[in-house]
Amino acid sequence: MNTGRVIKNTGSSYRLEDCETGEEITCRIRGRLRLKDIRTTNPVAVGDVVDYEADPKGGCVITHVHDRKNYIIRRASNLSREAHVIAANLDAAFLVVTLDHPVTSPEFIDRFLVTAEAYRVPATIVLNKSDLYTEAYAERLSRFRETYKLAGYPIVETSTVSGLGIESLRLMVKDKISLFTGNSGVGKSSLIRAIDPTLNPRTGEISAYHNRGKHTTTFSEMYRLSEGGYLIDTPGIKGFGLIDFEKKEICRYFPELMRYAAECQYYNCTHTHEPDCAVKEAVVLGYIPESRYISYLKLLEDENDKYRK
Ligand SMILES: Nc1nc2c(ncn2[C@@H]2O[C@H](COP(=O)(O)OP(=O)(O)OP(=O)(O)O)[C@@H](O)[C@H]2O)c(=O)[nH]1
Ligand SMILES: [Mg+2]
Ligand SMILES: [Zn+2]
Repeated sequence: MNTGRVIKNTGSSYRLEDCETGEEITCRIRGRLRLKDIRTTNPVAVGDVVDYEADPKGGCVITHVHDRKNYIIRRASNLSREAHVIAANLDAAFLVVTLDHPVTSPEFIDRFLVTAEAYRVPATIVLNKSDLYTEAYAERLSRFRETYKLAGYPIVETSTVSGLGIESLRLMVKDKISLFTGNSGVGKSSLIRAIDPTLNPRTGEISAYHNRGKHTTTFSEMYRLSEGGYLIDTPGIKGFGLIDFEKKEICRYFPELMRYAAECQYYNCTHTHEPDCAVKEAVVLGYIPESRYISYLKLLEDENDKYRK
């Protein structure tokens, strides 16, 4: 029996890197291979460590998926009951966002961050396309920096055009397995190319009409860095539906809300309607950015985010 790491999933087949030899192998999965408890559209994800063996009928077949250290998971689509595992066994997740061309919504960012907190994946925000942020963006830019600094997430400001921040990013990904995710068109594939020019993931224009990406990357793929480590490029995603969360646990994944929650009058305060709520007070005083509090309220209200425990 051999062990490999999944580096690409094209739907019908999986590409593995053998853990011992580094050799690349194409595999299928055995029909009945399923994970405990979660219904996922992909029982095997990029980053998974798997056992595989030669199939008497030819080729290789994945026989077992090892327990995951962690993973990033989202609802497969709006309203869907199924989950999609974006990637597994990560040392770091980089959420690539842009203030324009396209605009990344704060709610999207916060949903991703909640998931990363819940599944214990260290998250970093990459604010890309810095070359576009002229004077007209100054206020949005400083509000953005302030918001995520208060929340406690590292922010790297980058541009694949000017080269800003690329060296910092290169140091942050060295010798790690790192996920790059975000909306379509924010520059995930371009950043991977900038970090390691020997890699060549496909990149595409964004639509002038919609101001959005065109989903150039269609399958997740893990790239080996020539200086050590791996980067996972993923297709752009529109939404980030949470899966398997209980309402009362959501606020735990907003670090800056938690700093105030202990001061609320009621120990089970939901920070919505209760009197003497320290969280609401901190929002009013500007200690908690309003956009983060709004994301929290929306997560509580969203009936689609139920809570299948
Ligand atoms: N101005 C500017 N454009 C950039 C930057 N980074 C990427 N782009 C452009 O943005 C467009 C989309 O880049 P991609 O790297 O394909 O974006 P992606 O996030 O991989 O998109 P999907 O694969 O569709 O999810 C391309 O036209 C890039 O040239 C940047 O730092 N500044
Ligand atoms: Mg791409
Ligand atoms: Zn409260």
